Amino acid sequence: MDLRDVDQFAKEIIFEAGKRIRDAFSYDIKVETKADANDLVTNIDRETEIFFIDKIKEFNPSHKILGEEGMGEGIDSFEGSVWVIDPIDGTMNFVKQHRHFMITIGFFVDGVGKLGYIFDVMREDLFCAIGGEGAWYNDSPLRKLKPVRLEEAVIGINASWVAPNRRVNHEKMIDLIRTVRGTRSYGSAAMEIAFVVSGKLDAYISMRLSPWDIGGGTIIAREVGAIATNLKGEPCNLFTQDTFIIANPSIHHEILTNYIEEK
Ligand code: 2AM
Ligand code: CA
Repeated sequence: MDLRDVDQFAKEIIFEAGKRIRDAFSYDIKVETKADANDLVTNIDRETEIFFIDKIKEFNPSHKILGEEGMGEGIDSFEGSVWVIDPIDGTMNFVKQHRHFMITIGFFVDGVGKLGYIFDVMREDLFCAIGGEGAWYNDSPLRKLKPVRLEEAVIGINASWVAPNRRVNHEKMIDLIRTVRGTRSYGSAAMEIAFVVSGKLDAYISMRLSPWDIGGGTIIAREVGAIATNLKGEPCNLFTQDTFIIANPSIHHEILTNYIEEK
């Protein structure tokens, strides 16, 4: 298998899916809830995932697909060629703001990340990587991240974790946000990961992400030297939900050691 052919194919289907999603704003978008009242899914999330599954099966029937909406057969292992797909990351933004939502895809061979994509559907901006060959923002190469001091860092974090909560010591989070230069919250994990790998944010922290939220992004991260782990500092796991941090390598350890205390 020539990875460049797969990369070419992946970009084609991502751009086509993006166009279909943008066109969908002229039709009815039906919103439902999943695990809780704020966990949204729409007919467009599902239709987009089915679009990807159909195209990939046509491209190579032996490839396996793990998609957030579970529209395909799913996977029993990461053996062989596996696509990890979130058809719309930031569904609440899709529904409410009609912007700031991403298609994100990771392509793995025997569990090793080979191709990563984060596509901003409304801006038509693509962040992508070929494992071992580099990362790009549209046609421009992404550079290795330059060191940053925590006091000058801008970090992505959801306000929930700065209020009392059952997952982390919020007092330490308050210390963190007082230490850094600024915080942002965009509501799409993939978008925040794209911003870290391109130096627009210096870190992004989340208490609960799934393999499809981070699959593509972690492959891009490796190419620019961003460090992605769970909040214990362990490698990201592609099988379950977990906590997550991606950061500039100069502040990853410092944030985990001095500011994160899990309950
Ligand atoms: P989604 O839109 O694909 O569900 C919102 O803060 C970010 O967290 C989004 O990227 C959202 O992805 C992600 N997320 C992942 N799992 C989630 C969950 N169980 N509940 C809420 N947001 C979740
Ligand atoms: Ca999603």
